[in-house]
Amino acid sequence: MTETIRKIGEAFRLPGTLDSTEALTNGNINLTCRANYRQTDGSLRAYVFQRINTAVFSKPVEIMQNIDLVTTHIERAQGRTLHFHHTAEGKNYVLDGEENLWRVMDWVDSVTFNTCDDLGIIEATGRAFGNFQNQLADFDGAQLFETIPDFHNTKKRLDTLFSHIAEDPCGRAASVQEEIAWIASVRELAGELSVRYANGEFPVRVTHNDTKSNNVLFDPETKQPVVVIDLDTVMPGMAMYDFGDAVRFIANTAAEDEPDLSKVSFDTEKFRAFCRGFIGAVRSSLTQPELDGMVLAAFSVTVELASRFLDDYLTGDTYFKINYPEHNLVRTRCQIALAKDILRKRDALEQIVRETAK
Ligand code: GN1
Ligand code: MG
Repeated sequence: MTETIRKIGEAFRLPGTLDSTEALTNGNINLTCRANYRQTDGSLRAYVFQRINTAVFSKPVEIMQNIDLVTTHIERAQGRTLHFHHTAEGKNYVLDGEENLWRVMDWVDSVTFNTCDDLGIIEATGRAFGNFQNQLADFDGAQLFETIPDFHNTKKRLDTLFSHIAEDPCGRAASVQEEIAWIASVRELAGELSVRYANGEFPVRVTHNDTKSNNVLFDPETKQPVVVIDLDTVMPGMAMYDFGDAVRFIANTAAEDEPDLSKVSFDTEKFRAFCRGFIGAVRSSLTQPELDGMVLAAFSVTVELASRFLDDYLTGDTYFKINYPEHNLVRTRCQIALAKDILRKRDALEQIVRETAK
């Protein structure tokens, strides 16, 4: 790996000599590592190297073109964004000998939060994602490639799941009947917003589409958000799905793949804190139907992810990185438990959205 990094670094004309590398393991899709370069004055400069998973992102060059447009737009709006390096030909990516696409960013000294009990930080995370959406409010989404078509088309995701259940390529469907039955029981409700979006009931916005709290980098000292990362899935989409995906992650009292379901629940106070930040930042641009759809979006995106994990389990674990054989099933069960709790608390959560938006 070090040899590959060295070559990629040369293509990006990074100053200094490669000193050490270290794998970063937070993502479920791409391969990421930190590389430290020794400068002539003896100091170290750090970069993030990332190899795009082309099984997931079949058109990585289009992603990099999207990223160039989006980061340039944010910089023009005086916002802080990731700095991607360019080659002598002006490209923000390099292809290695095996047709893998690599990119390199400046390292940002920061902390991230996977789980977090500090309501101030949760509110700040909401503000960061809300501001990100604001920064892209005047960006023409038609310029962007749809890098993963129907990424948050929950109805379509569920249709795909049910056709794979029927095909059952790995013979695993019989063992997950309970999970399948529950998803079938909420299939229509979970798909509702995506159907209404397709019918033009909600504004098309440029959204982040992967709003996990660990995609916001915080300043280690001030504990204020510095920059929103992971721009691979920035595409036209629904504002409320960015909101929903974020609370799915941050208001879960457990990790996304917690095997002990008694630990999994949806924390209303964390939800309230995130609402304050996010809705506070985008309130003036949100329409009433969007506000009314926020809680349903949280439920829908949670069912959607459960169905994606289950789909991957049924089709042989080819999409998400897994750390053990049943990982995708454990993830599925965790997301189902969370979705059930969101549904149970729906009225209270709707009330919180209304109060926050007043
Ligand atoms: C994937 O790789 P990562 O962690 O950024 C996935 C998201 C899921 C997430 C669940 C391109 O994101 O949609 O919500 O895992 N990204 C893609 O942890 O499919
Ligand atoms: Mg991502």
